[in-house]
Amino acid sequence: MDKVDWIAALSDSQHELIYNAFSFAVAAMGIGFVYFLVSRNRVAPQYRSAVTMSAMICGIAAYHYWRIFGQFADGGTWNEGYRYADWLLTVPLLVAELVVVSGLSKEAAKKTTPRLVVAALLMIATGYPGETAAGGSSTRTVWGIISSIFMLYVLYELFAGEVGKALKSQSGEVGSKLNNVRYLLLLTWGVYPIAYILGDSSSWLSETLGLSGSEASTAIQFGYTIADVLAKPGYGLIILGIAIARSNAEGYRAA
Ligand code: RET
Repeated sequence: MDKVDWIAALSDSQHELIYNAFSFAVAAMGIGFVYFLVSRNRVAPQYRSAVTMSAMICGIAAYHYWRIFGQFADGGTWNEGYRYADWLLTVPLLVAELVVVSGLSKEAAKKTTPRLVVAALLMIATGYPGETAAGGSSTRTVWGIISSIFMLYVLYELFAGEVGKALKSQSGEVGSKLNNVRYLLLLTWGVYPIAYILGDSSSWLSETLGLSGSEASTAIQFGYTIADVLAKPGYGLIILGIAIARSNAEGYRAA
């Protein structure tokens, strides 16, 4: 199905659901941007870059959701590139900010962050040619598999590698918040490859679930949007909470 035809094929209620979800995302990202900017001084200087990154992530997403919402409302053209441009910029920041509050030593963080950032970039960049390839094509499958390998590497680092060990070794409020953020990441990241498979109406998952084309596109657009709101402002709030808890424990008092 042509990318524009999918909008025309939606029922009124499907159209309304996606329309409202996009509108909600613009608001959530926009307010997240402001909130994180004004919250920087609540944390000690060594954690401020994490809060700044949350603001950058929400600002980048507010712009892209504004464009996504606009093109959907307009119904004329559909460019999936906005999502991928958004992820290309924000996913590396999401992993980098986690490292800042993870408690990993400075030297270890300097080695790990670039590796995670590059893997996150490659995960998104290699997903794009697959996303825009024809449904049922081997191009779609091959790029999907390559992208998944980078995703597995990132998850390995965050759950079992050095960052994973640093995240797991902490107790108290910080420890439990670090756990929450890791599981939120796992839960939200899981949505993206599933939506990618559902986006191909001839994939085994779409056939097993028996979704019609318009049901699948509604599930994808709604699913991506909710996952993005949880993975950006939602995740940023937990990161801010960790940074505040660490700052307080280290004797920082906000002015
Ligand atoms: C793609 C292509 C198919 C294979 C995989 C993918 C993974 C995407 C992920 C995206 C995460 C985005 C986030 C956005 C935040 O707002 C590219 C769909 C594995 C994990 C966290």
